[in-house]
Amino acid sequence: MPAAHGELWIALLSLKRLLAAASPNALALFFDLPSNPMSGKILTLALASLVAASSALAASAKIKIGFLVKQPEEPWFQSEWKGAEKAAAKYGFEVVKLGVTDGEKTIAAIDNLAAIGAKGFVICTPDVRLGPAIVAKSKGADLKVIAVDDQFIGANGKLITTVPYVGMSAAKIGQAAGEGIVGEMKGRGWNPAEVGVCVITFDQLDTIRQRTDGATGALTAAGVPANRVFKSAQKTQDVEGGFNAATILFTQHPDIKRWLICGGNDTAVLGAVRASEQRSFAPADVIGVGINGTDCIDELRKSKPTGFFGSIRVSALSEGFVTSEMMFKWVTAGTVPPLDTRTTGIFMTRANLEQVLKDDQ
Ligand code: FCA
Repeated sequence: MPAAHGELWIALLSLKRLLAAASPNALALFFDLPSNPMSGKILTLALASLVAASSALAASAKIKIGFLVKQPEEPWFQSEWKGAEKAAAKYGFEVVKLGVTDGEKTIAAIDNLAAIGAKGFVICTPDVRLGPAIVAKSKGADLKVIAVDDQFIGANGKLITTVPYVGMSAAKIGQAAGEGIVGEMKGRGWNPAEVGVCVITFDQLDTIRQRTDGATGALTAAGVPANRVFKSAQKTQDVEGGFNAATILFTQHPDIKRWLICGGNDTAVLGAVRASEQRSFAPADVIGVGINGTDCIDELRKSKPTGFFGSIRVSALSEGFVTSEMMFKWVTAGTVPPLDTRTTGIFMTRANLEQVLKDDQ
């Protein structure tokens, strides 16, 4: 074996233990060479393996941050994940995206994050009452936690304000949705005393309750009588939940010919709009305005308008980015995030949809 080759071989061997953890397969190939293997060709191959193994090592050394969401199928949460990926690319960490649709999956996900050596996670919990369990579990596993969208509730029934939280300015955003409906109602020349308001509620979630209260506040301020505001609770936070809740109201009030629809997010309002169609209301007699602006894009792009008039678009992308960035700075530089960060939104309709989407990428 020529001297230079011999030295290289020794250098490579000394790296074997270090690299084994990072890329065992590449190393098995690499070190299992025939007795006199040091031809130039094999060396080239060996060096290529070394480079691959080193980058695998670098990858495995990346900081890992979890991003756990309650409804991975909802475009809102997919956009948050995209934002988290953007932050990961910028800062060079790895984001571990997990759907946690119930309490059991949430606890298992935290265990998994601890097992892979993650440093912390951002979570939109499937149930805010899991807050104390999530906090306790994370402390035990030395993982930092940021709550996004849905703020934890403590054993005393109050919001947990000691865990950093990033979410919507819910009351204001709800109010903006209500004002969006009012503007269109006026534009259509409707008499506020004659409409019915269909409010799809989900009061167990504080952020949603504040949104629907904000929306109904704006409607009554514009002259809609309080006794024409009808609330119906959705059982599940999806289109079907909104559909079922609205169907009950439409059946109970057959006298009402024009409906205004609000709810805590796009899927609630989309479900109610579908229910209005089922009851044969024409789009011209329905004004629905959602919240999120992520789950209604196909709806607003339909060739003909539906009863879903618009949505308050909030940037899920930046919520995903900002929360992951906060977590990264917390675990790497010890920068503790602010305890309460709120986001705002803008009114998005068929008229400005494409521009709004272009501005939020
Ligand atoms: C809640 C809703 C989501 C989204 C988020 C900001 O989690 O369920 O649709 O509106 O708040």
